[in-house]
Amino acid sequence: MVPSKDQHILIVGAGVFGLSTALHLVQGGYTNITILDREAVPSSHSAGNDLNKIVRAEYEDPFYTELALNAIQEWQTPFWSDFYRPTGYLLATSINAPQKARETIKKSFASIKDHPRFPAGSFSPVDSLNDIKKYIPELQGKMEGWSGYLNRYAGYARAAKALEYTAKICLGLGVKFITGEDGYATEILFGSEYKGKQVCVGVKTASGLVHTASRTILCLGAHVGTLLPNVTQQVTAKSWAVAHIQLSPEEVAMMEGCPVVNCRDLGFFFEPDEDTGLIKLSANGAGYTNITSNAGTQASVPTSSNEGIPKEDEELIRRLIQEAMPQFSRRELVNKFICWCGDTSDSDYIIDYVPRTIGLLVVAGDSGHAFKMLPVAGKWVQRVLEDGEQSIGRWRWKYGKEKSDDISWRVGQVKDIKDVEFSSPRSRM
Ligand code: FSA
Repeated sequence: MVPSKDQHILIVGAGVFGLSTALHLVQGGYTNITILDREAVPSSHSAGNDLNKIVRAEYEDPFYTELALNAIQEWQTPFWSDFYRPTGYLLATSINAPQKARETIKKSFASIKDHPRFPAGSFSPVDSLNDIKKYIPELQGKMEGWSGYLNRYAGYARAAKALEYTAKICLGLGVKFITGEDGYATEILFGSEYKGKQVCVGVKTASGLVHTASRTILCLGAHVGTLLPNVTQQVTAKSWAVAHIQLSPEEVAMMEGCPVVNCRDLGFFFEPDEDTGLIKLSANGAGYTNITSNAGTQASVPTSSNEGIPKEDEELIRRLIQEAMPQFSRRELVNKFICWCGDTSDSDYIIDYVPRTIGLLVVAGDSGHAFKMLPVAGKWVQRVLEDGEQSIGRWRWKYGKEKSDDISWRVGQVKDIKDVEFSSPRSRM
């Protein structure tokens, strides 16, 4: 049944999916929306709470290419453009990259190279140092054996700032935000059964408050399994290392306009942030789980502290700096943390009503490629909310699917975070 526009809609989680959902619903005429989160936006528990995130439309899977192109169109509109930087995107492999990394670049390029929605002249193959110097003079490294392409119809989003802005707009349009213990949902509440299904009536929070609603939408990113344990059959919390280097104003001027550089077998970085002069870097890999006992089963859920990064990732980031920007190779890495995502085996999101329940939806499985969809994702959620079901097969709740950690577009092996050494002292779970 289509919910009437004045029914109470509860959104649990004020990250990318939660805020986008609130925005689309409030713009779509819903008048009674509450968002809960344990922290104010941008929450340190949200993967989107980051200096910047890649915005690109090449995917191994053309389904997402179309969605990302819709998102890029939105990022360029006056509503979003303050938070979008169309710097372009270099996707490459380094000299010793595994074949898998080379293959994923070929597949990604195939999804966009003749695509009619890309402006003419968007792409340039990059197969030599000469090519890199010609297209990206900001890079001073030798980048020996780097090969890939430059996509000019891409860039990055100023992530945390975009979240703050979305929250501000939602607030202005009447969305209610409840944060802290009163907004920290710890239990899903079910009332009576109807036709063999449990009717969700809302959530209870850490402070003991009860929030009731006619629809409850869980948008908890990597944390979703802590509230909805059976979703961990499909969503695995995995983390990736993030670090920054500080540039002086002169150095910022030299690096300004540099495309996002993503070396599939090392890591990626962005132009320096215009306010802080920080370059954000991240290591590419298969991700780290935190397998732990969760509601009676063994599942990966985020650690309680995000601080510090694995030593092996710090080495990858150092190699990336050495190869691409050797002038900064001795620079200290600052603000190091691990970023938790909710991974599915096929990298498909899950946007669906939770089976055998009524009134409960889950929006999860970001799979580390959802931030760019901030301007459009809420529209997909609104459709499911109103249709009463998910018509897109790949975004349905999937039963009994064999879980796999071998994600086609990532290199390396998944490890558990408890088994790796950290580069600097770090408080443990
Ligand atoms: O959509 C994107 O290009 C984001 S990829 C960034 C990343 O760190 C991945 O490289 C990583 O594999 C994981 O998915 C988290 O996000």
